[in-house]
Formats: sequence, structure tokens, C-alpha cells
Amino acid sequence: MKEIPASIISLITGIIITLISLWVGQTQDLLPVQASEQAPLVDDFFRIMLIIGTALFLLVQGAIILFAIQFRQRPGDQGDGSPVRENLALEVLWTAIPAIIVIGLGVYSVDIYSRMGGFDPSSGGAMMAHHHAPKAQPGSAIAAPLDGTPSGEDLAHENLVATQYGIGNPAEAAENLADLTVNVLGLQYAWIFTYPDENITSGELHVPIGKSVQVNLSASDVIHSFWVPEFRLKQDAIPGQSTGLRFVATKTGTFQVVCTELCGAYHGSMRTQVIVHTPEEYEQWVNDNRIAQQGNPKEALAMADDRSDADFLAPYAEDIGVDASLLETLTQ
Ligand SMILES: [Cu+2]
Repeated sequence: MKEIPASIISLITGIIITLISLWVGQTQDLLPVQASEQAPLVDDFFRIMLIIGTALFLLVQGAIILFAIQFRQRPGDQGDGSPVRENLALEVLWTAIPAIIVIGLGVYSVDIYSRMGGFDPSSGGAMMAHHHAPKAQPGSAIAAPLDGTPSGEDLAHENLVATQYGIGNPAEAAENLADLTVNVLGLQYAWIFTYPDENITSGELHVPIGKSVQVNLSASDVIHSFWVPEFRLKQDAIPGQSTGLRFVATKTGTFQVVCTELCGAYHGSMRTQVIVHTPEEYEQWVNDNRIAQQGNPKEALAMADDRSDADFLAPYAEDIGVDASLLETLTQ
């Protein structure tokens, strides 16, 4: 019986490995539910990486196992292995293929990142300049100069950011305004969400379903990273540097916001929630909070009345365990 030619065996092995890898990629169930329009972009990319990774794993591990069996030392064999050295064509091939794969994945990931608004600090800044210019915007790229405190360093930094991230079409991005802008401040150990158009500050992120949301990230102390797994949204919040991403939520519900950059002792507790509302619920939330928060400054003023410390503390004197005259002395 004639042997099957090696080229035919290689071809069949290649086809089988390809089919298995495609199957693994298509049926993977490793990621959480998709709750944003951007999630499928990220998941497609993940799927391609998983397909390539599975193929490489099968190829490399398969070759190791196969060769360990086929080229094992037989009884009585005391000779050396055959002196194989250099194969330029093979080396070129196994350098070129990974290089093409890595460059391809790099280009693809940059495309997704820019479609999510990751390269937008310059155009995002320009966008905010004509949209929100009258209000001071902590953390926006353009806000520092508008705050009336431009320094040479800031301006140089602006230019640097603009050149570094000048990919895409800023004019097009400026046209393409987000429906909602939220400024997100990361600090040890909390997230603070400010809605510049609504004058609302919140410890949770509330967004309406189906609207494009631009998050502008900043950090007040160390690097934090804003992550919503179900949105596939992840972006660093960096002190002194504006970053941002865009998303459109596609599922109502409550999802976790996680800080995913080790930022200090209580990093693990730096979590909050994003709540995706129906448009009506969101309007309701905005109205409730606008009223509540506009009331606050007056209440705060009312608190600062002209009572002395002793008078102010008097109702609590019993709880503290002192009598009124002692309190008088203590608060002199
Ligand atoms: Cu953090």
C-alpha cells in the first residue's frame, strides 16, 4: 500500500484545525450579556482573536505531542538526532505569518477603538467647546483654557494630544454630537458623574436606552479605569489628561461599574452602578434630581445659621454625655 503524501496530510490537518477553531470562536460563551451597541464590535474582535488563538494552540500543542511520539528514542538507538540546521524559507514564513496577524489585529483594534470614540480627546474637546462652552467643564480637554487658567504647559499638552490622537476625522466627529454628555471623575475610591447640561451630580450613572452617551473621563489623584463589562466599555481615567468613550445602551437594567486599575488600598470597593432607563424613566430621574439638587444650596445656606456651636450642639448634649454648661465651656 502506498503512503499518503505529506502535503495531503498537512492540508487535511489544516482544514480540520480551521474548522475546529471557527467552531470554538462561534460557540464561545465566555463574555457577559451585550448591553450596548458597541459590545458586538468588541465581541467580534474577541472572536477573531479566539479563533486564531485556538488554531495556534492546536497547531503548536499538536505538533509537540505528535513529534514526541513519532521521534521518540527507540530501544537500542544510541545515535544523535539528524543535524538539521537553518531553513531560511521556513524562518521567513514563520516570522511573516505572525507579523501579518499581529499587524492586522492591531489595525482592526485601532479601528474599533476609534469607532468607540477613544481617539476623540481633540475632536471631543472641540465638540464640547461649541456645545458646552459657557460652563466650566472639569476634565475636558478644552476646559482648562476656558477656565481662564491656560498655562504654556497646558497649551503644549493640548497640541500634543491633538497630534497624537489626530486619527479619524475630527470635523465629522464634531458634527456627530452625542445625545448626552457625562463627565466622569475617578478619585480614591469613588466615581462621580456630572451632567453638565442638567446640573446634576450623582454617584451612579443614569442613562437613557438607545441614546448615544459620551463619557469624558478624568481623575483627581491616581490612574483609575472605568469599566462596564456588559457595555464592553473600558477606558482609563488619567490625572491631567482627558479621555473618553462613547456608547449606546441597548438593554434597560442595572450593570456594575468597576474600577479596573489598581488604585490603592480600597481599589476593590471602587464600584458603582450604571442604570439604563427607558426614555420616560430617565426624564423622570433628571427632573427629580434637578429639583432636588437645585434645592440643596439654599438648604445648605439655611444650615449655616447664626447659632453658636453650643446652641447647635445643645440638642445632642445628652447623647454626648455632657451638660449644657460644660458644652458652653468646651465650645468657647
Ligand atoms: Cu480606582
